[in-house]
Amino acid sequence: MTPTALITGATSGIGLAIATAFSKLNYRLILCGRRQERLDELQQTLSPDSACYTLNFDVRDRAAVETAIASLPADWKTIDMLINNAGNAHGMGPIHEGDVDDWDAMIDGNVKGLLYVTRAVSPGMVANGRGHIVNISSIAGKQTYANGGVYCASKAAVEALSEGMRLDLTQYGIKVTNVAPGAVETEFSLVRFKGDETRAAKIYEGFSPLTATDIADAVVYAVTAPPHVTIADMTILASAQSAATTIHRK
Ligand code: NDP
Ligand code: 8X3
Repeated sequence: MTPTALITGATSGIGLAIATAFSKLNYRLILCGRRQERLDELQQTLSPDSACYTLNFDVRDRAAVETAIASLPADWKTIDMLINNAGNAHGMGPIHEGDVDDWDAMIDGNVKGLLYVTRAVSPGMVANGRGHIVNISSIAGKQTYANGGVYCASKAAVEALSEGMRLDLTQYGIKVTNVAPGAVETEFSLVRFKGDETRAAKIYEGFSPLTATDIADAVVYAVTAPPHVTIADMTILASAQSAATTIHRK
């Protein structure tokens, strides 16, 4: 049977690349994000290969998450794969100067949003006795860096939640994969630096960063592993990157 995958943050970057890679496998796709025009465009682009359904919600809005998942038509309700990808960094700076609205956006989106979506989707997987949850964490969840403490904390929470989900859900035939990328060139830095294109571009200067497709390839590897294999944790770095803040630039 063709698997159905729900992908959060499908409108850009890593989520969009995962949607594209899954459509090449002819998976049925539930594409989620806040920018409806991008969801519509993606649905049109992918529809020759995949049946697509779009859901527009902010992962931070618990009621909106619950309503959106509950609104899925009967033939879209059985979700085989959940890709918890939606998230961003907002701002960068020392803790004593931190913008509390930015902190809220990161903790509410990257941590609580991921939980809301998982809480809405995972009971169906438990009832079916099968499923696969892929959480997009970060190298920032494994190594904390200066001026990024809150983003790093949000991703450290994702690391812990991947472990916790695996402990709770393995007995129901549900696999959990944690994917921790290093620097990937997407809209991530543009969002972090609030639209400052020059500052965002500097992050990827002097080396070849990962592409969103590199991460999608890893996710495809994890979700197509044989039934008896769980890819529990993958850290993926650009070859020029050796740690969260160590990048060998030319
Ligand atoms: P992008 O900014 O390109 O994409 C972020 C995606 O998340 C968008 O589709 C956006 O959709 C969605 N999103 C963000 N906030 C919300 C929200 N509150 N509600 C619903 N959707 C939301 O960045 P990336 O593709 O790089 O980021 C994807 C994931 O990868 C994130 O979790 C990020 O932390 C992680 N990551 C990124 C790395 C990088 O270097 N780029 C490295 C390691 C991890 P929309 O705006 O339409 O809602
Ligand atoms: C994104 C990678 O190093 O900018 O999670 O935090 S980093």
